[in-house]
Amino acid sequence: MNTPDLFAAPEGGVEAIADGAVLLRGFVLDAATALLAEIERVAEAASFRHMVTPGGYEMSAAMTNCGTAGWTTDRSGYRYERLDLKTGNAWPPLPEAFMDLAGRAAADAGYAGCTPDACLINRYAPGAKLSLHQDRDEADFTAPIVSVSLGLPATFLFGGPRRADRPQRIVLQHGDVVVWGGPARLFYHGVAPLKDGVHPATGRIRYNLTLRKAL
Ligand code: MD6
Ligand code: FE
Repeated sequence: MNTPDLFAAPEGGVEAIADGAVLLRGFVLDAATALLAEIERVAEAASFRHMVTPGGYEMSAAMTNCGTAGWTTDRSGYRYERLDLKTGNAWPPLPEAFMDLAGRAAADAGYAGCTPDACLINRYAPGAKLSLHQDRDEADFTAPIVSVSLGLPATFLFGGPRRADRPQRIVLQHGDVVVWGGPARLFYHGVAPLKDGVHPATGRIRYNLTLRKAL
């Protein structure tokens, strides 16, 4: 007998969550320690901060960026900025390990030749959340977004093209990657308030990396 199919994809392989969006369970488990070290290095140069929405609300997730441009919000709007307005410096470069995983994940999901130029890093403490939104500040919607979850699990809310579409609830675990593009690229999504807990790799924290083609 040949090897049973059960063993073909030890981490569960590729799960379609919508036309254009794919969940790769455990895709970065091997690289998680290295990725966390890179997050720490980025944060030494560009520290996590709670940005303010155009409406004046402080976001509950803390954020920083690396790459050519960084996603930014303040009273004047949502946008990408080449400089970290907190330091006046360029954002730290995209680590090789981020580029590598984005290329491999996108290829597995059917988006070949994906070259991100920006990575938003979100840090969630217990209770932090992200309201339903679209990612539409990027110049080019033909490129997918690669999203990496590290640390505590979170419930990802994955809706549809209209804000009122009832979202699916998908629990994202340490090491999971979602690749998101094509017909789903502008779908509404968010993150439910983080449940308290302790993860061996991060303690009481969840990190999320979203690699994008911003410019
Ligand atoms: C998060 N992620 O998981 C927030 N956006 O913490 C996002 O907002 C997101 O995961 C676009 C594509 C994938 C994502
Ligand atoms: Fe998003």
